[in-house]
Amino acid sequence: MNIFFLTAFPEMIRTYLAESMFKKAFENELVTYHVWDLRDFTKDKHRQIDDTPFGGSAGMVLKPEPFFRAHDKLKELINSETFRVICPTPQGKVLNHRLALDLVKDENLIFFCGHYKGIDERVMENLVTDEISIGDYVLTGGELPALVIADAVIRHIPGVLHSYESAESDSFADNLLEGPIYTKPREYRKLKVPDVLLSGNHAKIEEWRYEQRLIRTKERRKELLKSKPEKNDFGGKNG
Ligand code: 6GU
Repeated sequence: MNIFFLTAFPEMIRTYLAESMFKKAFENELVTYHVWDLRDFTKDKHRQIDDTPFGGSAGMVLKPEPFFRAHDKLKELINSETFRVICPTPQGKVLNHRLALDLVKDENLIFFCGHYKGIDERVMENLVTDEISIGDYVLTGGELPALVIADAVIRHIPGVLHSYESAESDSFADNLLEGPIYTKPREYRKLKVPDVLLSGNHAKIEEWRYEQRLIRTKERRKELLKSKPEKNDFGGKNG
């Protein structure tokens, strides 16, 4: 998978890609990253990417030209006229497990990151194919949401996680929240790990874990128990 970020703040993106799972996925040649600075697609001396809104109102709007030029370059690179372009925006459909699994099917993931008041609507109408929100609150820019979406997607590429099983047994793969987990020491400040986990009885442990997931889901996210599980498309443990 190739992931492109078009942004006015490339360092926000680069910093994050250089760590942890994003870094490992790149090192293992499972993804490539292309962080493009919106200003590199301007043609004026001041490299201006935003301007005041027509009709008046507070704030600045990202100009259309840099996005269209970047899109032209993507067409050449990808060698296709049809590719999905994601714009993170609170106006979009809300990201969930199913959408992440839908996005992982694509060979290219392209993010147009907005900032300030937003992006000129001609970009949204003609270039953007998917407007995606990460929840009902407002952030100041699309960089963090783009990284959130990319993270939710690439962990479903076989090989990115240590064992694909760990993505399959996630909360939301089967509409149950994760249960509690513990590590050493067995006792800390008089706080004990549940006996069953130390019992060595694997059937009993699995039963307990499932029970805990049910209890937690009922307590915290009752509505999940009613909705359909969002099954993935890999059809098995390792694809
Ligand atoms: Cl995708 N963008 C911004 N700016 N704010 C958000 C969001 C996205 N999702 C929730 N809030």
